[in-house]
Amino acid sequence: MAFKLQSEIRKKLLDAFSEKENQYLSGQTLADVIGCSRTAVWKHIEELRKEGFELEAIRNKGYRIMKTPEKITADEIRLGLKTNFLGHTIQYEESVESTQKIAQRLAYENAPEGTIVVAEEQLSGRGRMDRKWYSPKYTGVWMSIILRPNIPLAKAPQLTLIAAVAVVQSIEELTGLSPEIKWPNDILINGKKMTGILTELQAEADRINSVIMGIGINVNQQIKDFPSEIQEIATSIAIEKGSKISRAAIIRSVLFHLEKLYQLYLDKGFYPIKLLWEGYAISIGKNIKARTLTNIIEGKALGITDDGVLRIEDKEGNIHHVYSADIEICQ
Ligand code: BTX
Repeated sequence: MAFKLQSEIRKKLLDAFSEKENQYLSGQTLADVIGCSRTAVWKHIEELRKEGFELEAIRNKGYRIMKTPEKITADEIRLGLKTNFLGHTIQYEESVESTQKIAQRLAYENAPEGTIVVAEEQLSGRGRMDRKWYSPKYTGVWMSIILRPNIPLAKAPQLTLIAAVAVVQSIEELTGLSPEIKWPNDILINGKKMTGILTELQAEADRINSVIMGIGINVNQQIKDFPSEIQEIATSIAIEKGSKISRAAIIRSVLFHLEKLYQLYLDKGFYPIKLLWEGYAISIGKNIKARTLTNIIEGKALGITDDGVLRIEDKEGNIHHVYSADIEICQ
């Protein structure tokens, strides 16, 4: 009840702004329109800001909306989507803990392959090993995709590499930027992280029931939108390109490329993907430090095996196979 009342007030406030587009409305005018105090008006303005509205406040003039949040809608994603099955079922959410959780539930409930979950914001977006993935409202692509590949369990990590190639191809095509892949799942531009990919499985014995492929792409954030602890290491497409870009267009493009690569993989195996992936990889041929859960391996990254496992040659000439690690590229 209280919520309904709040949303009705919010609607009145927004209607007032849209009737007087680009004009300033004083705190008192707004208070009269919504039938509340000026303090209440101020609180609503703050809420709107948190939702992504850019509001200018000028003394003796009042408030003016400079920019509205650019929401994604399921129909906008469908418009011009050129896939056979990826993204044909869309679950769109305004705010979630994590799209992975929702996709996991949908997969369990037999959602068709290719179902996607897209959210405007994640309150507990997840990275690998339970790390945080910052997913602020209206700025990025926070998406989980349900796949049901008929492949052995051990080959599942290859799917992360397929997703990485799909994202790079999309960003290249839409923006002219040249993203690079850092094994296994980081996509960087100018050395800073723009995308993260998290692949999770639902499996029984050696049979995969479903793969939940989580893709987080920083699209329209500015540096100040990142929390201070990642400002040095993170970037967005808008920062690198110098202008904003439609998030729905990115989703459509990623789905298009991902479907093509996934089909190629199911038909011809991992080898063609490996070649594409190596063409985009920055760590190959460089000296790197790989931090696994149990130790640190230093040496030259030789490439990936046909299964997507990283090969490192240490100073003594020993070859290490690394299945999961964080990579630091040494100068
Ligand atoms: P990761 O473990 O490789 O990266 C997590 C690390 O990246 C964090 O510890 C932090 O240092 C940094 N980081 C956190 N947020 C961001 C960001 N927005 N941009 C750049 N760096 C960041 C990467 O894991 C896998 C991320 C998958 C995210 C998707 S979004 C849709 C789906 N839902 C969900 O909860 N996760 C996936």
